[in-house]
Amino acid sequence: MNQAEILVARAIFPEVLDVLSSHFKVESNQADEVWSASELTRRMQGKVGALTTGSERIDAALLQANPQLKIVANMAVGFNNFDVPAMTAAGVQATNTPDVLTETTADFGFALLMATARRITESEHFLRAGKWTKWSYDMFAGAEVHGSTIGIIGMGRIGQGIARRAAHGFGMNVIYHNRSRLSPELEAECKARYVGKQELLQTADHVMLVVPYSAESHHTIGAAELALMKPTATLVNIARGGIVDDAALAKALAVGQIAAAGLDVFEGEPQVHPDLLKVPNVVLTPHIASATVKTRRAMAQLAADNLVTYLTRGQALTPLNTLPGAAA
Ligand code: 8YV
Repeated sequence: MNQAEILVARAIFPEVLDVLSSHFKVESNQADEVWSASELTRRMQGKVGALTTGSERIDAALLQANPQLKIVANMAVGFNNFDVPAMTAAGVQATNTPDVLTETTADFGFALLMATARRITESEHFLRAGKWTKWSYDMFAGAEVHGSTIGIIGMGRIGQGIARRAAHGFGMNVIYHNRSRLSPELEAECKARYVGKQELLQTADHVMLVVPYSAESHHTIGAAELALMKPTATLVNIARGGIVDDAALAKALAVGQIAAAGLDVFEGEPQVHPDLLKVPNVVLTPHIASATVKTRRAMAQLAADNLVTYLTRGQALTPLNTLPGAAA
């Protein structure tokens, strides 16, 4: 029997690869090389499905060169690496991995907020450098988290997870800004109040970014927005690089326009703006918000399940687009 061929574009859990290999002929990138666009396009040749991990660009050029392609399953909830309209026009199913990473990512958002507000990494560097010789009343005195006001920009599933932790776990006052308001029931559950972006920036003690990346959300936080924030405020970005103007942020941190920032994502990552590396009041992590073993396995499994169900039964589990003529 001729087996359908698929491409797994980055290294994934071997046991998930085994599941895929029991259904398909698999070309996998277990060496975890970062392929160029032309290499990815070349490797796609002859493949009807592909598993990507959030950074491989699926655009019109790749689709045109690969008319045999039927589905690309992203192992990520964010899908700004997909040109979804082009995929729909080419009859290619797009899928992502929502839900399975929501709580883990919200946990990390909170961890990054705590590390930033309470200056955890900065103080650890100080200790490791052998500089801790005595107690001082203001040594690494940071910003209060419990009882303070958190402003969440982007109130999807992860934003709501942050809001619940903030309101129910830390007694915080939660305000949020989003393209659309939550239902009154969800607002009550999250104890969250909808405000305009300007009010949020001016009143929040901590600003948390959880908004998906798009042309409209590019530089949601730039010099003008940073100027609105309190000088004591912290900014946390667990969304996507490009939501924040990193050069403007580095400047604001250097001059004390805001107190501190926690960043898990960067413009042009894995490159990090050199000025961010120079300022002490920023906590930097390498895009690991969803990185627990359990969650990353669940993400890989869901991406694989999307490939299996779509290619064997024509039904994706977590579709991002509806193709013309697809079963309702
Ligand atoms: C992924 C993420 O680790 O799900 C997302 O959107 O940003 C992360 O969980 C990353 O995209 C690689 O797949």
